[in-house]
Amino acid sequence: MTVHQKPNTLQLESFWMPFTANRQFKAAPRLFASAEGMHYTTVDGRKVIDGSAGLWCVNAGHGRRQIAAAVERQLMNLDFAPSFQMGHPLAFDFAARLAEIAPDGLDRIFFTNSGSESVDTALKIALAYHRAAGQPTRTRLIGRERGYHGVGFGGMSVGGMVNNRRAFATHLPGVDHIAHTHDLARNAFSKGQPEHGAELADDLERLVALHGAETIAAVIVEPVPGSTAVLPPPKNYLQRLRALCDKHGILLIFDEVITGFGRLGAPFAAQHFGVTPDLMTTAKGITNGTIPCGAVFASRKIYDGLMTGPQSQIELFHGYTYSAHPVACAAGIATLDIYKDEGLLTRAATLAGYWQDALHSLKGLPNVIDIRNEGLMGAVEVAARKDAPGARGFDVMVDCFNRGLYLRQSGDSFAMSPPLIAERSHIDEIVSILGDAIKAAA
Ligand code: PXG
Repeated sequence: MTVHQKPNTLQLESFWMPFTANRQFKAAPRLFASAEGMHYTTVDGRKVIDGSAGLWCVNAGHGRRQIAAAVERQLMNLDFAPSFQMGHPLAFDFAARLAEIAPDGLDRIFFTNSGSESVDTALKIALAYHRAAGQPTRTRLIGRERGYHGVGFGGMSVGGMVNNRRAFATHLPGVDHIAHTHDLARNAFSKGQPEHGAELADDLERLVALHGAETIAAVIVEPVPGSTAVLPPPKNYLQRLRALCDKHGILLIFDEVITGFGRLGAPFAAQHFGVTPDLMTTAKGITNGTIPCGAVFASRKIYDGLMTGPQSQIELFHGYTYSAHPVACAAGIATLDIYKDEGLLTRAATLAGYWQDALHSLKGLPNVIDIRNEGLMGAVEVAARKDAPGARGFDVMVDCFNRGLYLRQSGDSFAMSPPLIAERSHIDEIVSILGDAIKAAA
């Protein structure tokens, strides 16, 4: 049964919406009432294709009964169990299942409830690891310009999106950033990974020279930044960053909150690009977006490095009430079953070529200044209106919604990541609506 609630029956004031222009939204709300497969249905009964897998999380598509049934069963059987000094079997099963698909050796799993918590957890593990390894001066955390690592103080500090930082003056001390890799002048309209920019990884050498390697704990990057509208890494960039981290004893953290769980055509970006980090942060697709959950994947070197001291001693003073929540574990296992049964963790590889051609067919439309893609991620960027960055982007996004396409707007870029169940016809639909909206905004 689908319930459509009309907007005029809603009280809109109390909900303080996240990352939203609240006053603008409440003057003209855009409301989803239900979802199935590739589509949302709005409160007024219109079908809207999901071009962004919700917020990059609904990888197996909407309304998966198998997950719903697992969640219901779990709630009735064991609604909550503590994971501090107690446990429940599903948590171990879920971790073992995640370890099966993990990049080489990253098979020690710490559960969180979100991407932001995964990031802060990974940063803390990096600090604790160096301390346990007798290198307590390694406290500096390095992010990258244009990076997004969630909204905790750790993630915000290593993040590099100006608006997310500016209003909140207090950041972690001892944080620095390497240069971003977005280079329109050299790389506009690249298909897949851009040719130019591997040398930008060497920016880490600048920070090593400035601060000393012995002060640096970890570097965190998104293999493909998502929130800044899909910036595939230049060819060989990640390999070079890995080599520099090895050279200087710095841990490499991949933030795979978006790229994890099949987005690029392999279970994780680490496998897709053939570069293995020391720690990997995940969330979103881990439960198909249904129940909040996240996980940090750690190498055995890191886990074993922290399993020291007396047996009775807590090794890592960190965790959340809801770490390994039984309902999240049930949802996660059901999600992994679907991914496996339907081949979704590699399906993007078979669609990537079609996706690339479809997106790049928009080249030449008015104001389009770049098109980027990797796996089943993609973005189209239009030129900003004079003195009004983001205004054209907003208009196109709203027009897309009215025409039946939901996608994420980031400034004057449109970021897309359709559910991995997409058929070619869905890709055609997404690209055709976006093209029409771009033309209409010319
Ligand atoms: N790391 C990365 C790489 C992310 O993309 C987070 C951490 C934080 O996750 P949580 O679960 O705490 O939100 C994210 C989240 C968008 C968009 O469309 C991106 C995210 C969230 C909402 C919207 O750009 N990424």
